Amino acid sequence: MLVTLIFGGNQGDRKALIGEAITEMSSIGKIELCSSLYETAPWGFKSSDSFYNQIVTYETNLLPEEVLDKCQATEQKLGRVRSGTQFCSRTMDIDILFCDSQIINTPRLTVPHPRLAQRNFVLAPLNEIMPAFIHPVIHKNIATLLAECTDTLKAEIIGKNKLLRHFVPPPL
Ligand code: A4P
Ligand code: MG
Repeated sequence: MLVTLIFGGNQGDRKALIGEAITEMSSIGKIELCSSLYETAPWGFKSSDSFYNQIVTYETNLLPEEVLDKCQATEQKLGRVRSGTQFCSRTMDIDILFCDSQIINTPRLTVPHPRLAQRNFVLAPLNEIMPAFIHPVIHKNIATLLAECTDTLKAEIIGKNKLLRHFVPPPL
């Protein structure tokens, strides 16, 4: 399965923490695609600390819930403290955006990530690596979702990924 993960944090050494998290998650499988590193404005809450976000896809043999276990263990390892508030500052958040084109609704997991189409900090890096990927619930590709998104918050590339590779949709 190709799993798409977004890494984000707005506390501590943001760049180093994202690098460590991406490497730590490599235990689930091989990295296939990697976006550039973005600096993004906090979405959903006020903070003077901007986020760094990056999106990576991994080819894995694990089940989606096993990937979630690994995401949560990595967040812990990198110093994430759960405050109980939903949108808040953190050292590391790792969310699952897509698992192939599966639709998952379990108590622990909603995939595709339910808020991704409302967020520039997700759509901008996704559009870099997989603009033609079709959202399995909304049935529009990422480039269209970005063009239609009304979010005005900043999402800028700060570290261009020269090894960027693009998702090639399977033939119809
Ligand atoms: N969960 C359900 N579905 C998923 C999924 N697809 N991936 C459950 C990961 N987790 C999923 O997550 C709470 C619960 O969601 C988990 O126990 C898991 O079973 P959490 O990581 O403990 O809490 P959270 O991250 O605070 O909540 P959530 O809902 O993930 O928040 P969001 O919506 O991800 O928002 N602004 C910028 N610029 N950049 C950011 O990265 N992130 C957030 C977090 C807000 N604003 C941001 C950013
Ligand atoms: Mg999360």
